[in-house]
Amino acid sequence: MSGIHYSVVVPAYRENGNLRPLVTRIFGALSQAGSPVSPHEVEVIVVDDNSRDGSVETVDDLRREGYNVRIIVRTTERGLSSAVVRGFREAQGDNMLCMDADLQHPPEYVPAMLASMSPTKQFALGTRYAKGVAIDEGWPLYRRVISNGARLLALPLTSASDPMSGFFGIRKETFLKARNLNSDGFKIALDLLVKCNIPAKAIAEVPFSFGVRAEGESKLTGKVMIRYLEQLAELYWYRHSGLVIFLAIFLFVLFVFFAQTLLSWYGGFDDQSQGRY
Ligand SMILES: Nc1nc2c(ncn2[C@@H]2O[C@H](COP(=O)(O)OP(=O)(O)O)[C@@H](O)[C@H]2O)c(=O)[nH]1
Ligand SMILES: [Mg+2]
Repeated sequence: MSGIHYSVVVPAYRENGNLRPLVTRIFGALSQAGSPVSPHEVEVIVVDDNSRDGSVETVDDLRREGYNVRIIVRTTERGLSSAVVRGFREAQGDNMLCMDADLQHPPEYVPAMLASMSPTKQFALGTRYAKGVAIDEGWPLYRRVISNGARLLALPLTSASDPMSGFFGIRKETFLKARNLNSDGFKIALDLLVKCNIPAKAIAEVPFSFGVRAEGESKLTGKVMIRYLEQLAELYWYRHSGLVIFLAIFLFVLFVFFAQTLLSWYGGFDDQSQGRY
């Protein structure tokens, strides 16, 4: 049996400049006295979509230096969610963590995130919306508005306070139970929370503050909002199909009722006006 109990999966596209600080800081945090997890129990898996920017060489160097990190380079598939799913499938650890490569998810929180998972806490969620966390400091207003709007829209799907942070962990046994995962889905954590039917009591929330992207560029584009709405529609359907059908019928009946009332109203005016002329 391997001694690896924890796997950190890092989806990465053109993140070469961030990989060395990321990996060294993760293992640095795990090596601190008082870390609840030993560095020897942890592997890091970078899932790269053929960036060809030197990421492979950087990971090879880190490996030679003794860090337990490897890189999967995908050439036939692309996209964030499917990259994460691929990493989870290849993970050896029973406890799996997903984090961004760009250091927005500070590596110093990795030990706490890993240790927060247990047989009763099947899901770990890094949350920006907890007491004492400076929310999105340094974020432009439009990103804060989008982030909060996106969070509100997800409320009927999960009680988790921050399903959009992208910094989350899941136990392998629960991940393996997930059916119909949307590999094009915009937010994989939300997809997993809904599809694995994770109850609130099984979620360990770990407060953290977002860092600022260290190097490279965000892949967040205008299309992302549309993709998120598409994903929400799918998840609402998945979780509340009965309610969605009920609401559709209710709105239809309401529409017919109003249409009839309006027609009879205008019909009434016509009658009066006919009387006047
Ligand atoms: N493998 C892979 N990683 C991706 C892809 N898109 C984004 N990423 C990675 O996913 C993480 C989050 O993306 P990022 O652009 O920082 O999104 P933002 O934080 O919302 O601006 C980063 O580590 C990216 O490199 C993709 O298509 N494939
Ligand atoms: Mg980012």
